[in-house]
This record gives sequence, structure tokens and C-alpha cells, in this order.
Amino acid sequence: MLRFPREHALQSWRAVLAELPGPEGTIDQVVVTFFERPRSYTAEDVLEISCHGSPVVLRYCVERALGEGARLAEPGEFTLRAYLNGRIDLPQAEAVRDLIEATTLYQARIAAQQVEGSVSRRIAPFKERLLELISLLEAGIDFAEDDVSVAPAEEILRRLDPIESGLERLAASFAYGHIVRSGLTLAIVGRPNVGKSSLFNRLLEQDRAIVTDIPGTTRDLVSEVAAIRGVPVKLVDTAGIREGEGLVETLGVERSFQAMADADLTLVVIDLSAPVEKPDRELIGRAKSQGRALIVGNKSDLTVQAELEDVVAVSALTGAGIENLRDTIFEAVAPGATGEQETGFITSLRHEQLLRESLTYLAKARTAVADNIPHEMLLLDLYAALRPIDAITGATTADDILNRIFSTFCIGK
Ligand SMILES: Nc1nc2c(ncn2[C@@H]2O[C@H](COP(=O)(O)OP(=O)(O)OP(=O)(O)O)[C@@H](O)[C@H]2O)c(=O)[nH]1
Ligand SMILES: [Mg+2]
Repeated sequence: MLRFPREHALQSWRAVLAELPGPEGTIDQVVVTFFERPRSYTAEDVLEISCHGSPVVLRYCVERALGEGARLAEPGEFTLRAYLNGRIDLPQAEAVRDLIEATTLYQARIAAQQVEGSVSRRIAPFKERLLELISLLEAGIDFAEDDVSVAPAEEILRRLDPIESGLERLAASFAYGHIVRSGLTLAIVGRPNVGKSSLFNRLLEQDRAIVTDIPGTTRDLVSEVAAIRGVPVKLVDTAGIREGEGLVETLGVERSFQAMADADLTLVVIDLSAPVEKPDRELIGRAKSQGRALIVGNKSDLTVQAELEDVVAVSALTGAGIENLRDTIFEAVAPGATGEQETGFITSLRHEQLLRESLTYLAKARTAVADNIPHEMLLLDLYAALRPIDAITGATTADDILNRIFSTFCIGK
């Protein structure tokens, strides 16, 4: 289906110019690259044809290939093949999808690290320690007659500690990882005229919502996605909450409450230049009872009259305190996460659940040690703790454990 210039035989990892012939003459000049196995995306022989972008040309090229006996790939098939051929592990394959779906450069960078294998690398040391512990106990059981001392309880607990705390830290990092991957919805609520729309525009760094000094300016929800710290955050500006100002406003207020219920975090905005009123307190109470809420004291540039605890002071007008608010938002939705950002974190719910499952069995193992349960039984818990980890990083074989026993314990010399 392609016509190559005679002097250019197809060589691996070399781009070659070729012609795509049509029924009545050349349709396109294309670049053909051959990737010889195993150094290709799927670890199989791969041929890539790059056409110029026209959809009709692309379709023609694909139809010609199908006519020659090729078939269309299933969704994700190339990555699936790379996995089945052992070129990448499961977390790497999952990260390819995240990379494709990334909407911010930060998300792409995190996904790219995971494509490089960062998830398995983070889990590896704890899996290694768990395998060591299993080998130690197996050796104690299998070679008891050979004078291999059985590990004392304190020794087992001492070895369990870092495995549990390490896996726990990793599982907990999902609070932040989840946000990085899926983004966050933030509702901005408050009484009329406190500066919700001004704050919305300030966080968005764009004049999107209408701001006036007339209370009741915003009547409906206005939402827009902003990247905050590289995380896509859906900001929702709402109608100011007050009672009985006509049908449109009443409907608007209902929507404000709905937005609060749907948000991951609610920013309750109060006007610092006025005394705190009962409706402010009611709104704060409502937001807190529904989930996570931050109280933002706006208009900090004016003389402060509001008396309230735990307020993040900002001025939507001058921009004062906005950076601090951005940090506080992240601290509220993923406590302690700021430190995790550089050391890596997990972004997959599946990984979090598997880590939690492993931790459950490690806790059982700890109880078993305390209760002096025989090591045969304790080992069952440890193997059960290993299985979910294997489901993330790939299976451990019986040989892995035997090799450890024989390499580290010098039995049967
Ligand atoms: N001094 C000062 N004025 C502000 C600040 N933020 C907002 N304003 C003013 O307060 C008034 C109301 O601002 P908006 O952002 O429209 O308030 P809102 O809460 O969206 O009001 P509604 O949509 O009517 O509920 C405008 O005149 C703003 O210029 C601030 O930080 N300092
Ligand atoms: Mg408004």
C-alpha cells in the first residue's frame, strides 16, 4: 500500500519518506518508522505511518491498511499488549490513561512519573521487607530441626512496624492524589454583596462574573475551571443568600444550597468590614454540617468589624491573602499533602483500596503475634497482606521467597 524510494530500505528506528498511492495518483507523502521488537511500545514489531493531518487522507490510509488485512486496535490495546508482553507493569499501564486524560501540565507530569514506574518503586521497599519477614518465618518453620532459631515476637513486631507505617502513608497520600487526578469542586457562598463574585474572579484570575455594589447581582450559578497549584478546580459562584426577595432570587438561593451540597469544599464568604450577623452564622453552621467548609473573611482592606474565629482573611479587591487562601484550600481537602507532593503519591482508587486491604491483614498479623498464634497461622495473614500488593506491582512467585530464604540464611551449606 506504500511506495518507498528504492534507495531507502526499511530499517529499524529510522524514519523513511514514502508515498501513499491513490487510485489516480499519489494521495500523500508519509513518514514511515519501523520499530523492531522488543524496542517498541508494545515490545512487538511496530510500524508507524505519519500522514498529513487531513481526515480524508487518514481515513483513506486506514482503509487501505484494513484492505491489506490489518484491523483496528481495540481501545487501549497497544498499552494492554505492552503490559502482557511484560514491558510495563499495571500501575504504568494505568498511568498512560491518566497521561492522555491530563488537563493540566502538573497532572501530566505526575502521570508521566507513574508511567516511568514511580508507583511500583514506592511500594517496592515495603514489599521487600514483607518478603523478608515471610522468608524469616518460613525458614523458622521449615528448618526448625536445623537449629534455625524461631523469630521472637518482638523481632516480628519490629519488622512489621515500618511496613505498616510505610503502606499507611502511601494509602493516605490518596487524599491528595485523588484530587490531583480528578480535580476539585469549590462552591463560593455567602450573603449578598460580601464579594463572592469578586473572589471567584480573583481565584480565576479573570473577570468572569459580574460584580456590582447592588446586593443580589448574581442570580444563578456561574462556574468555571481554574488550575490552582496545577490541580483543575471547578469554582462555582452562587447567588447571595437572603430571604424573600422575589421568585428569581429564591430559586437562585436554592441553587446556592444545591451547589454547597455538591461541592468538595465550600468557601463561606463573610464581609469583614461589617459585624457578623445571624444569617452568616447559620450559613457557616450549614456548610460545616454538610462537609468541608472554610470561612473566608473578605474586604480585609477595610476596617475590620467582624469578630469570628478561624477566618482566612483576604481582599478580593487588592489580592491580599489570596495565595494563603489557595494553600489553605489544599490543606483543608488533603491535610498534610503539601509535603507529599515531591515524594510521590498514589492517584488510583484501586491502589488505595488494595493498600488498605493489605493493611487490614498486617493488623491481623500484629494481633496474631500478640496472641502467640503459631507462625503457620501468622504466615497466612502475611501472605494475605502480600496478595493485594502483588495485585499492584505484579506477582511474587514461590521462587522469590525460596531465593530469599537460601540467599539470606545460608541454610544447607
Ligand atoms: N473594599 C472592598 N470591596 C470589595 C471587596 N470585594 C468585593 N468588594 C466590593 O463589594 C461589592 C460586591 O461585590 P460582589 O463580588 O458583586 O459581591 P457578591 O457577593 O458576588 O454579591 P451578590 O452577587 O450580589 O450576592 C462590589 O462593589 C465590590 O467591588 C474587597 O475585598 N474589598
Ligand atoms: Mg455575585
